[in-house]
Amino acid sequence: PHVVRREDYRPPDWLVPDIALDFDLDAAATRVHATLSVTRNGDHDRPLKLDGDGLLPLEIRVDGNPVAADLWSMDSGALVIALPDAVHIVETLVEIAPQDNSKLMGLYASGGLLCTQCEAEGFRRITFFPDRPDVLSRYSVRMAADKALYPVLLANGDPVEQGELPGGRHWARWNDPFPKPCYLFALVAGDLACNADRFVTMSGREVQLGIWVREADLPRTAHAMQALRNSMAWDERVYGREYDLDVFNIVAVADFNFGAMENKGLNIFNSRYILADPETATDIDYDGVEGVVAHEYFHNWSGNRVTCRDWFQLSLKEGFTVFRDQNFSADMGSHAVKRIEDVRILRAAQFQEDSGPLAHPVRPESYMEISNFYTATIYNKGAELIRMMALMLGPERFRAGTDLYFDRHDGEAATCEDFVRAMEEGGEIDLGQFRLWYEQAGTPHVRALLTHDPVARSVTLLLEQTVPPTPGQPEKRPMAIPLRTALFDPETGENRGDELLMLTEARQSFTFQGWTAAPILSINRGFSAPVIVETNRSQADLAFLSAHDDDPFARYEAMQQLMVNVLVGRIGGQAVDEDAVIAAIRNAATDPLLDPAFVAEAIRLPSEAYLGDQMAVVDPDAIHAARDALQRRIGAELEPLWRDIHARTRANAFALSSVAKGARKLRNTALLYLAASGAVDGPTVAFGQFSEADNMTERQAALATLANGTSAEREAALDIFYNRYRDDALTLDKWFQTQAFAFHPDTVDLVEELGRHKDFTLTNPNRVRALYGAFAGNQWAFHHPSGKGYRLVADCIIALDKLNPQTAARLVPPLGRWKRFDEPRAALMRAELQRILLEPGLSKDVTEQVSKSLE
Ligand code: HT7
Ligand code: ZN
Repeated sequence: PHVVRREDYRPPDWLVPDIALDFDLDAAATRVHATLSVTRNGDHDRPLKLDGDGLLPLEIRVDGNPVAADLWSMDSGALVIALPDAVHIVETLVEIAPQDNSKLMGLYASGGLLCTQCEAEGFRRITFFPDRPDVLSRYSVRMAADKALYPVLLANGDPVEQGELPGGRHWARWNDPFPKPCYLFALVAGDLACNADRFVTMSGREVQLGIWVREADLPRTAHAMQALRNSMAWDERVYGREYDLDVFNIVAVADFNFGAMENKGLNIFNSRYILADPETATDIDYDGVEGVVAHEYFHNWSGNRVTCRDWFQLSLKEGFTVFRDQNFSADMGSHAVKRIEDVRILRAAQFQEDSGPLAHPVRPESYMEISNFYTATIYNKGAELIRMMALMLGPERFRAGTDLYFDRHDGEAATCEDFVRAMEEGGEIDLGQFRLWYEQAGTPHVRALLTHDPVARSVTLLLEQTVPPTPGQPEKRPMAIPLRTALFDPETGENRGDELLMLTEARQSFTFQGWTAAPILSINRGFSAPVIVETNRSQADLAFLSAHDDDPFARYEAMQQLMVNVLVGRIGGQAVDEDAVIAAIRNAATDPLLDPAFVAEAIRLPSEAYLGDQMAVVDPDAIHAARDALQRRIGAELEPLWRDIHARTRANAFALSSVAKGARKLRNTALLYLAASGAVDGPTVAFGQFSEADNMTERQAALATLANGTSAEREAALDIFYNRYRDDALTLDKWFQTQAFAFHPDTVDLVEELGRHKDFTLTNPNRVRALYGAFAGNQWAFHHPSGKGYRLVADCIIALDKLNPQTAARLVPPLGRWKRFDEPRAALMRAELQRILLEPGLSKDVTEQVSKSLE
């Protein structure tokens, strides 16, 4: 397949300042008439090339006249027209079938709605157009449709006119005054109800807000609306950015390849990131709604007003917008807990990606299929890059940098380099070496060695960095790594000052004076850099930090490292003192000054996958056994404590406050440990929580706890859950997901059965992710020594590829990590990848992921 390279970027040959689209909507046959004003860009005689995917031109006109057959041709789906002058009007007519569009890219049908998804290259499935983000146009859209089936007609921008048509049809016209790339185009037609609200911007303009859903879902939209209003106010306060149109609409759809889409003035969402009520949504779901609503709203500036020049610059909008939504969510809740959660996600998804065959830089050099590059590296590592710049600049200079960036590039298609330059100029800093973070893939390793010289009363911190080789990048240069560091006095417990150390060399020493006794090192505080740090700290040092570090992330990290050391010892058959872990957990869980949400994070054992990352060769069975044994021991030794926490965190009534959420999180952790303790009433207590809960956070946690075991209560709870939510797709996803994620010896067989369940379908991406996505993330079950787990996922990829290649390709990475496993497993994984590759008609999406995984 064709490889697109960053170095091959050339400005577009033709620009399209204006486009008028006329849609005659129908699920089986939609006609799209497009009128493009085109202008030659520069002095050349190349023809106009309009991208197309699966389109046939029914009519082509230039300046009102049909085009002679020898003046146009088709080239790999694109329409090529020879044009004599510098300015023309080009018209095309095509017919498409939304109801047959199972890829969910372009115009498609979902639950009786018609909706669009154009990022990255879906617009070319709707009409012929230069489908690249550096061609910005003003859009005027007219839609006509059956009024009974599609009473609501929405598009980007502001509504301008509407009217009736014969035969029960009607029409509407929308204009978007802001030039935009075609990936931000959107329309929706359907029978939708609206949660309407308003927001007055900082300059006093009134904006009409609408969240459009099925009538029955209206009561579940309040949280999303509050999140939207909070986001609008936050962007004004923190970045000085105001909303710019008179209306802002959001539509929720059931079938969606991703989380949501930031189309100008008309965001389209996967319904799981809009709908929430206590009965069906967990606290994590509520936070997901808030975070994704904010993320898409923030794109209005970081993505829409300033867009990307080409798809290699994707992190320009995604990394920055993730950084913005992370800080927004932190401001809405707890900074400490949000940072811990974000780092957990980064380590689980991005560090794994960075150490495998699909590792790529934040600004990639090439791709076959751009949809494969909506990755944790582009999003989450990209956000860490912005976070490091913000840290190095400080809040005022960072704001000066973002002001300069937005003002300088408003209305333009920009690059990552433009962003860094704005930071340099606005923040008056040299980011020369820092740019390597955009170029070099791989997670840097930092070794930190602290040595004390009692005679000189000094300590020396020796830092050494290495960046591992990654595909296409065997050699690496030293990076600029900002490490927030502190030294603690072991006697007084005092932190003698936070410092930002810049590690810029492969090996570098920092000396600190005035230390009679050896201090304790706290490093990478707040996770100031996305690196792996290895230190020579003892278990006693870690125990000290887990109790005394005044940086909550570092305190959490010390606790986790304490546990990792014990678990890695257990896995390797070495005895490491476990009492320190038990004591640290008891200390944290009984400290009345700590936020319960923080405690819940701190006392939770590192995941099996994270433990795998610490090993040269991942041994899923040994990891599971060791973690399970430690969990049981913690459960048993502290059983009264878990009972006490579980009883005292029980709320009388549901609330969505941070305090109530924190209590639920800790309660669920206590339940997990209580069940692990082996107490005979463990399943009864869990079933009690399951039955009595007035909210999904506690109900699902109880179900998950039961699903790990083999009690009779397990089956009872699963049956009750299924019968209660069988008609609610989003909640039924949880039923599939909980079983696929369970630490149960038969998970692999259960998943096979669930794949044949009457409620399982490959046509809904949420359902696929709930079953196979969750299963592939269940290290112990997926890596079953029989290879059955690999076969299940490979079968799913093969079947799904025929319907929805994008979603199929997202299941490949877990199979691609074969180099990390023992040879029998690696051979089984490779065999499945090879089997997939032999499939006739395999998509570009899956071909790219599988072939790279086999290299
Ligand atoms: N910018 C949006 C990306 C997106 C997407 C990408 C590929 C295929 C389908 C998609 N739907 C949305 C989402 C975001 O980052 O805000
Ligand atoms: Zn985004």
